[in-house]
Amino acid sequence: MMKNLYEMKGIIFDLDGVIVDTAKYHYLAWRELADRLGFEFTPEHNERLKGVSRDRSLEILLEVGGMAGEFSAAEKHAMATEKNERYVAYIRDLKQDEMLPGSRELLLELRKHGIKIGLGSASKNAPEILDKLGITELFDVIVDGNATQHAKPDPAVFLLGAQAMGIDPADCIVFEDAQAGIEAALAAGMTPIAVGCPTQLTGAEVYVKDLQEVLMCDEKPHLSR
Ligand code: B16
Ligand code: MG
Repeated sequence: MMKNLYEMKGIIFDLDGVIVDTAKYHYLAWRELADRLGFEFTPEHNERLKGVSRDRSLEILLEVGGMAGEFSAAEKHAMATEKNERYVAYIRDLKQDEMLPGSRELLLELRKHGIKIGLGSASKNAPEILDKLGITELFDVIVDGNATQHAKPDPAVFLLGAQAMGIDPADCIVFEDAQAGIEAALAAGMTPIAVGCPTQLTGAEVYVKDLQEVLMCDEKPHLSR
């Protein structure tokens, strides 16, 4: 059965890369850590960190620098904290116009249609980011990296969202910009819509460039279930 986007009961949004462009600040903060450790960390390397938890991101960064296995758990904790302090300093000045095209408008439109809206983000800084953007109130449910230890591609963050919204996972769609997030949505039994292109992301039901594209469609994306 084909369904229109507005016939879905619940829609869960990833944050970084879907609602707001915070990836650039994650990159700057990780790059500063890599600089201090003495190796280059490029935008291409950074692609591997999208949607990935802070701890796992550090492991990937150390792998890139050829330093995997060189540090104790306490040293790694200190490095992750150092990176987060830099990141938090960047997002302190986050502006509302750093929201990605169409995201605020789509959230408002979905609310008009009475569709439940959830946030499903790996970020432990999500509440502060939503607050800076002035959009906390647009979400019925917020599930972030503080809610579970099980990071994407584990489905926990999305399943908790569906449960809190009181909606069957099969009636939820997920907007995601990262492969780990698409896999998490599939594992949750939800329908992923990728924000990005099929050459970089696999397994999604529909691909859009950004949420503006969803908003502009006269015919909202049709889903096969
Ligand atoms: P934090 P998302 C993810 O956000 C980011 O894409 C990823 O780069 C970051 O490492 C992760 O959050 C954890 O963020 O260090 O703030 O807890 O895309 O799941 O909204
Ligand atoms: Mg993301």
